[in-house]
Order: sequence, then C-alpha cells, then structure tokens
Amino acid sequence: MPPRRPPLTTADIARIRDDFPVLHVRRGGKDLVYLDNAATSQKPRLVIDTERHYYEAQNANVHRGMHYLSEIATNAYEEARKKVQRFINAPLTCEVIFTRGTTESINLVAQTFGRQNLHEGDEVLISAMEHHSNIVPWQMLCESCGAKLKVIPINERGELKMDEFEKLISPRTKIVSVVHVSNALGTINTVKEICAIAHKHGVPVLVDGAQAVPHLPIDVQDIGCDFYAFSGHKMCGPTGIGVLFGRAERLNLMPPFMGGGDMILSVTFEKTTYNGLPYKFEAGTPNIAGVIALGAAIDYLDGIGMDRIAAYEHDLTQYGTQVLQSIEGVKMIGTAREKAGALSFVMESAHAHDIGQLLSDQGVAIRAGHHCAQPVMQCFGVPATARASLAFYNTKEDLDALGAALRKVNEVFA
Ligand code: C6P
Repeated sequence: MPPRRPPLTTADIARIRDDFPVLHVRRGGKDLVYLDNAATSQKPRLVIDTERHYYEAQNANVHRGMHYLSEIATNAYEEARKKVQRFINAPLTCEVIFTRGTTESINLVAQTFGRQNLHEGDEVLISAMEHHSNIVPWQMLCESCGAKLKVIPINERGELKMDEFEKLISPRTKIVSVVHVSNALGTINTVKEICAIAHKHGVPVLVDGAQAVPHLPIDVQDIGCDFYAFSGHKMCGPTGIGVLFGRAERLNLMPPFMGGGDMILSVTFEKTTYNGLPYKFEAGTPNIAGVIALGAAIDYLDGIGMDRIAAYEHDLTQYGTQVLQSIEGVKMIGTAREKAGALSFVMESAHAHDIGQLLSDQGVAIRAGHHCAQPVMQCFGVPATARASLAFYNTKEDLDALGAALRKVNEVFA
C-alpha cells in the first residue's frame, strides 16, 4: 500500500487550477466561476496536449497497419485501456470496452445482453432517480420484446427505498440497472449492497457511474457489479469517449453490438466469425485520440489521488449546502445523507431558468432544467431545478460567488 497522502490544501488547489486554461476565461473582469461539472468537466493542459500530440506525432489507425506510426498509436491506445483497468480495478484488460460514453455503454448492454436474455413478461428493474440514458434504452428494449420496466421508489430525501428494492425483484427480473451517483440529486447509492441483494436472486447489475467515476475512487471488484458505465468528458477527458466495464464471463456470452471492421475474425458471404474481447464490441475505427487522452486524464487524476479528491469535494459539498441554505427562499432538492457535489435547488422568487440566466450574467455557470432526469423532477413536483455541480478545482470562493449571485436573484425578483 502506498503511504496516504495529506489532504489537498488551498495552495494545492491554486496550483491545480493553473492546469486548466478554461478556468481563467474572464467574465465581467473576473475569472469565470464554473459550477456545471456534472454536465462536463473542464480539461487540464495534460489532456489537451496529449490529444494534440497524438495528431501531431502519432496519428495512424490502430490494430491495422504494420508501419511505425500505427504501432505507436496502437501501443498508446492499448496502454490507455490498461490505465482504465487499473483505475477502476477491473480484473482483466479485455473487460474494458471503449464506447462513445455512458449512453452508448448502456445501450450496448440493453441491445446485446437485453435482446439475448429478455422475453415477453420479463422485467428490468431501474430506479426513480435514473438519468434518461438509463431509462430510455431499457424502455426501447421492453417495447421490442414485451418485457416490463419496474422502478425502485425514492424517499423525500432522494434516497432509494432499499426495503422496497428487494421486494421488487421477481423470478422474471433479468437485470437491475441503477445509477451510482444521481446527477439531479447528488445521492450516492449503496451499489455494493444493491449488487449483493440482486446477486442473491441471481440477477446481474449494471451501474451507471457517469457521476461517480469523476468524484470517488471506484473499484468494480469491490462493488461486485456485472457492468459499469462511464464517460470520459466528465472526468477531465475529451468528449466522445467512454467506457463499459463488463465481466468477461458475461461479455463472452453476449452477441456483438455493431458489425464492421476490427470486430471480426473472418468474413465470408456465408458466415462471419467474431473477434474476442474487447474488440468484439469495438466495431470500426475508434476514437483513438479520445482514448489516449482519456488515459492522460486518468494519469492526471491519479497524480492528485481519487481519495484526496473525494475528501476535498466532500467538504466543498457541505460548504456549498450551507451557502445555499443561507439564502432566503432556497429549497434543496435532494438531501440524501450520502451525497456527492451535485447541489440541486429551487427558489421561491424565480424559475430555475431565470436563476441560470441571472447567474450567467454574473459570471457563474450552473445548469438549469430537468437535467435529463424528468421522472426525478416529477417525484419532487418541480418542473426544473437549478444545479451547481462541483469538481476538485472548485473553491469555497466559487461557492461564495454563487451565494452572492443568488442574493442578487432575490433582489431582482423581489
Ligand atoms: N448527465 C448532466 O448534466 P453521456 O451524455 O453519455 O456522457 O452521459 C449520460 C449520463 C448518464 N448518466 C448520468 C448519471 C449522467 O449524469 C449523464 C449525463 C449530464 O447531468 C448531461 S445530461
């Protein structure tokens, strides 16, 4: 075990902020305050430079050419796969499949595992706090095969009702698919417990880790999930690249997702045989630059330490909650006991979209809307929320600026 490193200090964060060019974009004579990290994180110079370096010095297709550049590109691409494997503690490198992002990863499982294993009357169990990416692919599957979607309810804090979860598992349940950290509420779900319960009933589990991987140390073996999906762009990597982790014994039994180059062993007009893992699920020329730059994002996060990031963000989340609660007329949406830094709220004085606009005018970037989680909004009886979402490069000063801007909202709409 490497020695534990000291907690991140204000000086560390100041140095870290200098790695992110965008954090120095000016709005109204000040650095922009970026609190929309759940939508996408900012990118450190290491990631930007790695992507540029690929195009300037390495650009070639992977797994195809015998020439110098292709060898370099292929090695860098496969090296990034090993980095992802280590980062989430996947048992095998071939269990890391590169996709376009969380959305594609979940669709892959729904369209391969789902089509193969679900029949009329079978059930998919999701939760009431899912992002549309973990609802719609299952609905599409259910429509095509006559299966049913069942939903684990949440309480008024925005926590899963775990006692109802087990009761919802039936002999017809073929998969449980739940979010690790809710993008709309910030709730951290007890995914390890969910996997243990589902497995007791012989049901596999997919975890949507889009909002967890950027903020918490992730160990897919400890969680015990069958599939784990996440996006590069929310964890300091580029857009258009993501990961599906799947246990090899499951992936090996699943049919391919898309057909094309690289996913085959041999093709004749009569019959095609498929490549092994992970290539069976990576048809066509992949996002090579994106994969290599995702590897750089992992190097960057590892350099800081995910345990230190989680601890720092935990304190920042508590501070941000206090700031919001100190503003007249603010109501938090999502008050789970275990929460990551997505702070959703509504205000008596203004609609979420007006809050978002007024904050933008004051140089504070948040997101307003349903956050692609409309059923969550329905649970809480609101059309939309304003959401400030944190990353490790945010500071208490950012949250003070949020507080000041919200007081201004109250003044304007008084
Ligand atoms: N949430 C947000 O502002 P993609 O678009 O595939 O990278 O990620 C989809 C996704 C899946 N699950 C969760 C929990 C998510 O939060 C997201 C993306 C963004 O909250 C954009 S809607």
